[in-house]
Amino acid sequence: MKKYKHLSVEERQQMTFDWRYRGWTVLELLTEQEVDELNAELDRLRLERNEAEPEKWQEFEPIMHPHKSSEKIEKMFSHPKIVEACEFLMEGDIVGMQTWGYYKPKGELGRDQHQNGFYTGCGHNEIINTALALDNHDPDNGAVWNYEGSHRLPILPMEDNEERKKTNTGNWRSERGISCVMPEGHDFKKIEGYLRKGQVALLHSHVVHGSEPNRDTTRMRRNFLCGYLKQGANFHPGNQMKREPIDIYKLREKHWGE
Ligand SMILES: O=C(O)CCC(=O)C(=O)O
Ligand SMILES: [Fe+2]
Repeated sequence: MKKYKHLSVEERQQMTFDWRYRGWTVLELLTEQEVDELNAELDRLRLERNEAEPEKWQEFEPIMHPHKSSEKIEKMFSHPKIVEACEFLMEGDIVGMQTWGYYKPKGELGRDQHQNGFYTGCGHNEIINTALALDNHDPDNGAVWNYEGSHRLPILPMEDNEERKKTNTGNWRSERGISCVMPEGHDFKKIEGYLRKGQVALLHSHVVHGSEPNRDTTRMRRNFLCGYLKQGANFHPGNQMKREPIDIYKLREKHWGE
């Protein structure tokens, strides 16, 4: 039997249930202090970027692939508990795909409903996107909600909304105005997102999710997002993201000695 170093029996039982019936699962990962350090590092990268090319970047535009410019972020990307969780859920070896620092400042609009598998183009359960909460997330500050059980659907048709596309700011073009169309008469339940700072949500490739605007007048919502692909799976590199397989085991060895 495979030995698990980082996931307890209880965690694995919960994950098995969530992967079958829900389409996402949540794990405890970091302390508040560890998250504060990660926030400081992402802020350093974001401010450096904005200062270098002020005409190009909006203040809180996502930081693409921050692991390429920071050892601390690269270390977090290869966190052994996350690697073990992705292997467990996708039942095999994995490769790293992408990282983002994602910000939703107060007043910012939400993301249209979508399946991540549509963008990455891989098969069912061949990619997991993780969202590490860098603040407390709840419906007031625009947390991610999910349609429970919708990961059992195929990739759904997409609908364009030209008016909503106009609300996209900066370089980020696919955030709003393209949403997937749920089957008529469906009865999937929309489950609001609640994450505590330091928890990480793992999203199935096919689960339908989105987010509402950040209506909170004081609180930001920050996320560290990563993607992990099942080894050997096909994927779209993406015009904007320029995804390429990353040897996550080499990074784990380098940063964690495992
Ligand atoms: O954080 C958000 O609002 C959207 C994130 C998302 O779509 C994802 O993690 O796949
Ligand atoms: Fe998504």
